[in-house]
Amino acid sequence: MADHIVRLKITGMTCGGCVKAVENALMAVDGVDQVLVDLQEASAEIIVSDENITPEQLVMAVKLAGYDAQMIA
Ligand SMILES: [Cu+2]
Repeated sequence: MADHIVRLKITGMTCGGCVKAVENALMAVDGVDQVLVDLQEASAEIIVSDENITPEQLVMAVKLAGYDAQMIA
């Protein structure tokens, strides 16, 4: 089963602490392998090894951490 990449737009990050919080929230999702958060671009690239993980789950994880997220088409 192949890894896939999910890209999210993240709203509300203002500093490195926010980046860390978003990274931690996403890494805590089972099946997430790697997370690259870009503060300037307000985006996140998530490498997922579990094909059952949906973008909606990742969006929810970010929201629970206190930030807003939406899928980038
Ligand atoms: Cu911050």
